Amino acid sequence: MDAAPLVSVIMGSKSDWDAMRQADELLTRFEIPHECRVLSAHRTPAETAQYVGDAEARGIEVIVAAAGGAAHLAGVCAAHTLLPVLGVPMESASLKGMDSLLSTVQMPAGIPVGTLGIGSPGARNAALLAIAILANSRPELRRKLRSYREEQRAKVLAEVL
Ligand code: RP5
Repeated sequence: MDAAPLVSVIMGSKSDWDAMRQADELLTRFEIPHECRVLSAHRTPAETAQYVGDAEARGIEVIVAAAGGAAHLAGVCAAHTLLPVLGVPMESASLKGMDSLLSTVQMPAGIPVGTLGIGSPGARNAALLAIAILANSRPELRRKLRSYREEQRAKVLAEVL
């Protein structure tokens, strides 16, 4: 996408991409300029701080941050920006993402992270929540979001068992 990104989707490892590509796909479907990057709270701490610190000046309005295990990425992002940060806990091999969930959601009061569910559903909902935030001031986007809900409704009502 050529326009300046409005949403940044970052993840702690390329191994998170299988889940996070679903956020990427939804943002693309809604024609939201966005960028996806691998940045780690632990493996690239300085670059993560720099990237997040510069995000608002580059026109980013929402940050989606996904990580697994000792999942500190979303919290570290929130510490470095006033932008809304949506955290997506990745499913982990050993604890099925409970570790990621608790380390993402249990932020100290004062530095919020809006935490979604574990794995792919969380990735999709993070994209939809980012879109809803942008849609507050963009009527055309709000219209698209409404018709997406309508599509889901029609699909459920058309189910035949
Ligand atoms: C986290 O550790 C990443 O977000 C990923 O979910 C997890 C495992 O990373 P890899 O060892 O697969 O790179 O930082």
